[in-house]
Amino acid sequence: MRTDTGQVFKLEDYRPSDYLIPQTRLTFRLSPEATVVVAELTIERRAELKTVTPLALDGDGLTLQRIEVDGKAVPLSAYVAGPDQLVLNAPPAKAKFTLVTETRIDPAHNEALMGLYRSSNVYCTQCEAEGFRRITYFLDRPDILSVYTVRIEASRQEAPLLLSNGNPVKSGNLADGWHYAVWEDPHPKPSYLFALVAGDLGKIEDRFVTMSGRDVALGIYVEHGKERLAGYAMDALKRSMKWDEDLFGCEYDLDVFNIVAVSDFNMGAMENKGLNIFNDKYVLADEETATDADFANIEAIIAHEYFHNWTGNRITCRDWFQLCLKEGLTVYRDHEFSADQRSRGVKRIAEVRTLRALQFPEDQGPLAHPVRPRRYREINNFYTATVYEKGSEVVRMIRTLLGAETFRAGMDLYFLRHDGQAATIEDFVQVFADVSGRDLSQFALWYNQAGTPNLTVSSHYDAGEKVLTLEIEQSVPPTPSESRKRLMHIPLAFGLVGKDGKDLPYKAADGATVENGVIHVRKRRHTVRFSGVTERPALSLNRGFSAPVTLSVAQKTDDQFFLAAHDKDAFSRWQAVNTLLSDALIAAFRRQRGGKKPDFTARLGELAGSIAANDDLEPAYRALALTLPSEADIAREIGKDIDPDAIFAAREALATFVASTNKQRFEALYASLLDNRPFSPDAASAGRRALRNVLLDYLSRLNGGVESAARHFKAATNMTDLAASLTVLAHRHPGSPQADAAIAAFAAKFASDPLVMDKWFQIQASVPGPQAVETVRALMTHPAFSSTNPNRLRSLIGTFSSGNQTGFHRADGAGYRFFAETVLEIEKRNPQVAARLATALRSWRSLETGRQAKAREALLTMANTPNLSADLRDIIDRTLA
Ligand code: B3K
Ligand code: ZN
Repeated sequence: MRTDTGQVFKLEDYRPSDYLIPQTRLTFRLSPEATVVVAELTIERRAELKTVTPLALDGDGLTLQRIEVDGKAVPLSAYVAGPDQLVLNAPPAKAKFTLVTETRIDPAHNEALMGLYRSSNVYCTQCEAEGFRRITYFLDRPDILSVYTVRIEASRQEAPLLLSNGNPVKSGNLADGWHYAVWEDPHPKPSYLFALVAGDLGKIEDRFVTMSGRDVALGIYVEHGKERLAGYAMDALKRSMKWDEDLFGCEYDLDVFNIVAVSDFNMGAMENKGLNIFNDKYVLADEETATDADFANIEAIIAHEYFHNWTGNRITCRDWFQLCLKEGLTVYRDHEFSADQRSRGVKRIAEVRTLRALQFPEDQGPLAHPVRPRRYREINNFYTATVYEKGSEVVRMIRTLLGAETFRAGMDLYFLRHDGQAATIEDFVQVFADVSGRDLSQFALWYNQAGTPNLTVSSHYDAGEKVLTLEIEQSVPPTPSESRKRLMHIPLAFGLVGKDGKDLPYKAADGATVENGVIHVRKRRHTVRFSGVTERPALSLNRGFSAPVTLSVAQKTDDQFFLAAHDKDAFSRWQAVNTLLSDALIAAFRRQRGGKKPDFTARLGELAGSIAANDDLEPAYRALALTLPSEADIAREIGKDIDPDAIFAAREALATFVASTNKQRFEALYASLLDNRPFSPDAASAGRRALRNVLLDYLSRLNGGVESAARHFKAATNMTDLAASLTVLAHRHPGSPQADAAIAAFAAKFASDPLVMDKWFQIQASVPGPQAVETVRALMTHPAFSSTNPNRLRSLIGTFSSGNQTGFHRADGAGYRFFAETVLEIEKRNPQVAARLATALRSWRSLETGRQAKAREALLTMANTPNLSADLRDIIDRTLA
């Protein structure tokens, strides 16, 4: 583990390296505690350099065993080798030479899970962002592209399977029961895409023939006995390969494509060239162990990593500031893929919910940063919702501005112009400027300026003139180190909805501001005039969530109700419902704090009932519309002086109100949704299950609710229904005999399946109320828990701190104290996971003063701990700043 050096990396300091490494030949002699790595690097001095400069290679915790230049040992005086660097003071003056180094590493004791490590006796690697330097000395930066040949030697018994990037070229036996395999990757790649896997694993195989006829052997490797759980992932992979050819003209470029599932992994998955490594959570699934959400995630992440082959691998990033170049774009691509495979409207609503839940609080708090940051201390802390999700929204806005065809032309030009390069955001924006002839300089601020813009909109309708006037004003709130903001170019899609529910025709006075149903907001204030508007319309704004902004619209409640029933845009219709629910919850919260009982309008209860029963709407949509804004959503809307207990009470009151208003309707619908057909993970079937489970949650609040949830649990034939009913029992009826029995039955049935036990941990860690701290503390001693496995930590500690508002934010601060103590324990082994968990405290300043003081104490406890890792130090310092 590297402790913090306080070094800050700045975008403006970027300089190309003096040296290149066109060829890399690696030999690994694998042994759990003493793996030998021999690296033979062809080093080239940049042609334009006149003088010879020292060559400094990155390392991280390395010990040098041997060093040679052009076949000759290097004298001690000619180099300095430390754990973090190898410097050749005076490398050969010639243009090209060969450097050989030998290092020895200890995969078995690598608990940070970066570099080469062991997961359940399988050797595997994770090199992004800076893990390669934990394997060998290298120019470990993404603009150094190298062609790799990798020879792996291991005991055949310990590791019958030897994999690396590219194509397999040779394998054979060695003395003493050892064997070897050689892999060659012809595509030059940065070191962060290097991968190696060795061990004893099961496999499923398939083939894919690409559009130009290349026959690709596909393999998914999993723990023996779990092969049948990888079928869905394989199917998703083949669909992804076809989709990328059809939609983007991107064809696969090697003879093999392998995926390996491992159980100890810091994040979701990794796009190493030709050898993706996955958290097994995103590969393994069947109906008994995976929920519909798991299936959807597997499909999306398999696609995401595969799509990186072009957006990330063939065209990579010049430096880590450009991370969104590959991540934002690839998220955009996986979103589009899922939208095509499932329901586009439902998918869009889910995306926006995620963006608001994860990215908005980041943008509104102390960790705010632009989609392309300009500074970092620890790059691993910048794999954020801003870089990924907002980065994807920026790409989506480019398509909205240019139209689908010109957008595709821009992507084609991007692939043509930059294939084989390490590119920048400027390169990316330029291709779209070139194909469209538009000036995108103001738009590019989306990459460079942090903060969620706000649009305030008011309207006036002149019935005599048939003119509608909109007054639109934009503002961007200040964020850390950016107090003054520039004006953004915001594409605001809209519709003017008439009494019959259809969009009204209009004429816009200014064609440059209004174009194809989109208002281009560029100035601080816009007055937009529409003539020929035959009646006063309801305003449908930010359709499809065309821009990641917050909206304050002066709109009559009647219009909101109207849009909630009639807007033709699925997202905006959902948004209208959500706004009504959110407004009601905020009003109830305020009454709660003022010691008054909430009072909800009958109309709101009626709206929920009519949505539930509307067979013209997809069940998945109805499930989303009926899901109340989360406690965190409400807290974010309120913004300050947050009391999570009052929010919880308001939300419970609304849920009970909706349930009792619609008891008969919900019961009848719940009964009619029971599906006796064989299980299918498709979107339509999943939608019906989702709706039925939302109804169960409502009904569980009424008389007889605990019995119906217990029946649902007993009758469940798939994990979606089982986990949903266990959640209802544990959350709505904690301590009831039915809840206790279900918790015990679940654990008895799935004790030996860690991924399913993660759900069991999650469900219990999120039971609302002050007892959660003790529950979580006790669960940490459960035999299924492991403090070294990231999935277990996220399920228990992550769910508690990010998914349990009343438990974590317990008024006496016990939640924060337990959290600080636990994060400090975790960071000794795995700084990356600890730092990620620690972001749960980022919104501490929006709490009411008592909790704020206690959260601050916990942050200070962490800040005052000596020798913190760079990862945790960076998060804590910025959170407190
Ligand atoms: N590129 C990886 C993320 C690596 C995270 C390093 N801390 C997965 C992905 O986004 O596809
Ligand atoms: Zn990615």
